Parts: sequence; structure tokens; C-alpha cells
Amino acid sequence: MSRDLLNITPESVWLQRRKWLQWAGAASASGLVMGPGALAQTRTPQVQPIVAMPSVPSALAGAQASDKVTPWKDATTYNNFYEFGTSKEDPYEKAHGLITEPWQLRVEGLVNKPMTFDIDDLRTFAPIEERIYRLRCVEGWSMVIPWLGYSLSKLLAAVEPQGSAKYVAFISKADPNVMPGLGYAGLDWPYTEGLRLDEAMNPLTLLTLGMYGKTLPNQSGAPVRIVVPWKYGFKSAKSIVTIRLTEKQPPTAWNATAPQEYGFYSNVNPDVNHPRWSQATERRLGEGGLFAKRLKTKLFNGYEDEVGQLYAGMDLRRYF
Ligand SMILES: Nc1nc2c(c(=O)[nH]1)N[C@H]1C(S)=C(S)[C@@H](COP(=O)(O)O)O[C@H]1N2
Ligand SMILES: [Mo]
Repeated sequence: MSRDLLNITPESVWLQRRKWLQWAGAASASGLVMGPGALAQTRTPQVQPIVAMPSVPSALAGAQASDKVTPWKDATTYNNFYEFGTSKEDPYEKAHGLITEPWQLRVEGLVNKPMTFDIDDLRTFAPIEERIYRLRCVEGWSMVIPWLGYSLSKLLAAVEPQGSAKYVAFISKADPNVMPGLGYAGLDWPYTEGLRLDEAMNPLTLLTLGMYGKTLPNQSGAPVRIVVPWKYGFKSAKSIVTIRLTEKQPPTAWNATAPQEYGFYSNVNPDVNHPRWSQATERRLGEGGLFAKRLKTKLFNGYEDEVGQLYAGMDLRRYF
């Protein structure tokens, strides 16, 4: 683990910005999506380019997954993003119309310095790290994804949370013109999620700007999402436009829809079953299909060393 990555110097931010501009410049000058390993997407004219992103090694090496990284194709064609419909291939097939540039993220609420970030500012706010995290969906499947981003705590520190701030709400984009799921997918829109402030400040909570060395594809929550690796996947809100610090626990989309099935905490826990199915095991996408041996699900998705202390003394059955 490299200590100096924890101290962001203005120089490293500057270097990051310069590298980013080089990549972005190369991409737009050629009229194609370029850069090492970049995928050229050609489905429709309004497709957002997936541009290679520079990154530095993660300071959180201890939290990196030892598991095999899920193939890109599995991670980007089997998704939950109900704004685009409820079947797994809907996001891949229908999210192309989402316009991700320009994009602004507003950070507001109980803070001394509310701020609005353009997506380019977010990409250069702090050095971008690659973090290989497991993501476990409450439905019983999981993936291992090399995300790109930096700890949300860095952004939250900049807006200076007030003493009364106890929770952080995340609000996703809701645009009926490009999101067919808003009409029928059964949740209250916009999609909302939330964390306790100390959970949001935990270094594992990732403000995520890319994956597999590139900017996020639309179906994965472009251009900016949250990833909370020790909680069920629905806590990791996609395509967010607002982060709001609050005193009271904020309402969240799944909890509001079915509170007896989806708690506010939703920590991955093999000992607390969903009322309609067991959470003891999971299927890893891309590994042997439906007949592959299921893996044992781990408490806090295997991140107990990093986050267990957040829940010391709490009854995890009551606060599921
Ligand atoms: N805005 C929004 N965010 C969302 C969802 C959604 O429907 N809308 N689905 C969640 C669920 S249930 C999961 S499992 C993860 C899936 O992330 P992935 O498709 O990148 O694997 O996104 C989460 N974030
Ligand atoms: Mo999920």
C-alpha cells in the first residue's frame, strides 16, 4: 500500500488532469474513440464515447478482490437499471440515448460549501484509482469489476459537512425522454439511495467514473455512480445528479417500495435471508452459467475487516 496516494498533492491532481486531457483530446481529434484498449461503439450516433481513463494504483490494495475479474461482456449486458426497463438486457439495449455530457453533480444539504461539479471537474478532482470490487446483487448473482474512481470521502470533505449531517442521500437522473422504464418499472422516481455519513466516509465507498480502464458505459451508470461493495447492489446508485447531506435517514427507492424486503442498511449477509429466498450462496456471472457451483456468500461481501466496526453492537437482523 502506497501511503503517499492518501495525500493528494496539487501536482498529482494537475498531472491527472493533463493526462486526462491528452486522452480526451486524442479521442476527439481523430473523430473516433481512441486510447489504449478503448472500444469503438458504433450502434447509434448518440452513443457516448467510452474513453480510456488514466489511473494510479489503489491505496486500498487490501480491499482488492482476489477473485477472477468478470468478463466485460457479462458485466455490461446483464444489468439492473430499472430506468431503462426491468429485464437484464434492457440497460444494454436501451441506455444509449442517455446524454452524459454535459453532466453536473450537485453536492448540497447540511454542508458549509455546497458545490456543483461538471463531469470534467469530477474526473480531475482527485487521482483516479482502480479498485477491483465484488458486487453482489440481492437477487443472488455477483460480479468482480475493476472500477475507476476515488473515495467519496474526498468529495465530502471538500464540501465540509456540518455537525448535524448524519446521512447522505444519492439521487439518480430521471429523464422520461430517454428512460422508458420511468413509465412502468414500479419504483418511485427519481431512484434514490442513502448511507449513514460514516458509511459514506468509509474509504471503500467509491465515487465511480469508469470501469475496465475506460469511462462508464451508459448501462453501468454513466457518467458517475456510487459503488458500495459491502452492500447489496441496489445501494450503488447509477447516473447520479445530486448528493445531499441530511439529518434524518433519507427515503430510498427499494425500501419505500417493499420495506419488509429491502432494509436501509442492506449489508450483504449470508445469515439474514430475503423473505422470499436464501442469501447463503451466489452465482458468479461469466463463470459456467446456470449449472456452475454456487459460491458461499460472505458477511459484508468479504469486506468485514474494512467495515465491520461500523456495525459494532448493532443487531444485523433488525437493521437488515
Ligand atoms: N439508478 C439506478 N441505480 C441502480 C439500479 C437502478 O435500477 N437504478 N439498480 C441497482 C441494482 S439492483 C444493482 S444489482 C446494481 C447493478 O450494477 P451493475 O449493472 O453495474 O452491475 O445497480 C444498482 N443501481
Ligand atoms: Mo440488484
